Amino acid sequence: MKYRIETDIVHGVHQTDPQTGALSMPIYQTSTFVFENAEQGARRFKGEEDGFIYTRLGNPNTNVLAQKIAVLEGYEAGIATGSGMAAVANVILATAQAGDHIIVDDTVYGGTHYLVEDDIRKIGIEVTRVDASHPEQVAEALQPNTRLVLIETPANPTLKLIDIQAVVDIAHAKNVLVCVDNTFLTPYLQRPKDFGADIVLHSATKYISGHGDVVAGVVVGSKEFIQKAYKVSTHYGWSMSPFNAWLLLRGLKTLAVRMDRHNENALKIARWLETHPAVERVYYPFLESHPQYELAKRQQKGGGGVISFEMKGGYEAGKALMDHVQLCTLAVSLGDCDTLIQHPASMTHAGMSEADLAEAHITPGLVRLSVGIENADDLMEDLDRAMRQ
Ligand code: LCS
Repeated sequence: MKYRIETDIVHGVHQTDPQTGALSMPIYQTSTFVFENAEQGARRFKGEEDGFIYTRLGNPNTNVLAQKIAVLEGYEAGIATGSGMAAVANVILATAQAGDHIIVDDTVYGGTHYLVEDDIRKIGIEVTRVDASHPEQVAEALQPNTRLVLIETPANPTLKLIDIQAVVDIAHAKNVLVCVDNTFLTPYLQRPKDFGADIVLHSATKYISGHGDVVAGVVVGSKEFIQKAYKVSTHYGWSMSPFNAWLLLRGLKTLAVRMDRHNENALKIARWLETHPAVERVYYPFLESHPQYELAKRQQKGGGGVISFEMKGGYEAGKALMDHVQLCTLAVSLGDCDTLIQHPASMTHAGMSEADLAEAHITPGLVRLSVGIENADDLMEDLDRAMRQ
């Protein structure tokens, strides 16, 4: 029976414990699994028998989490990783090797930018950065050895959008895979698979968890791709802990209701910020003033919980705002129940060169607000008080 996504978010992959009937999945906090005899151990290592061996290679909690995200995103299989950065590295290393080429959008999370620029280039994988919101730039960057196009939409932190279908059409014409980092929206608000993306990754630290208590990642795709990614993951050893997988499965149950509230609060606050005398410009996909509003409406079911905005007084005004808020919390990360505020140019994207920041339109005065699920009026009163100080 096929259910709608709100139902799959709660039920999805069956989790009732067959031995005890426990509705909530037990935590299999174990590093290893006992074989009945030597023959069985050998069969499991050869892949002739299903079953667990060792938690780095697979664990009931991490497997169920990965499978559940795969179901929600519409793919066959998935793997759970120890962080979102491990998920990004996993995708790149499972698709490209020395001598290959990848295309990465110019606006991505700072950590992804550093990984690509510092480490991926170092191991001999060529990288071209493009502005994939102009898909023709992806077409121009394609080479015979291109293996992957990696994009975030909406992009961290500017909320620039990328037309997934347009990028997929260009990449697939040359047999190149497309991976979408869907961290900002989750499968509840955007399913890149519906637009042809081959791979989706998440920093599960964010909305998948929703509670700010885990660092984790997930990669989902075809069985064939996940088999390759699994090999990389087990070799590098960036597997997720069973307890973190359990926390994520718990957090995930409320994804739909949390995202509904994030959408509602963020839209209300974005509209209000647009009218505020201290604010120069607001970026939020579901604002009519967003340059890609039409694309947002076509590709997304909601605007999500993240807003970026420019204060009229630039960096100094932004800094003063962050020092004066009381309810909004001054911290990086996003996707939590709590509203978090941060300054990309000096925090999440601080290691980028001035030229790279300019290329990504991360201005000195840009403030990023991850709107939580509190009462929106309380958040606006807090921001208003801080802006007036
Ligand atoms: N992808 C995106 C879109 C992200 O926002 C982040 C982290 C990552 C990948 C990496 O995930 P992690 O390893 O942290 O789980 N973004 C952060 C941010 O904006 N502030 O702090 C972390």
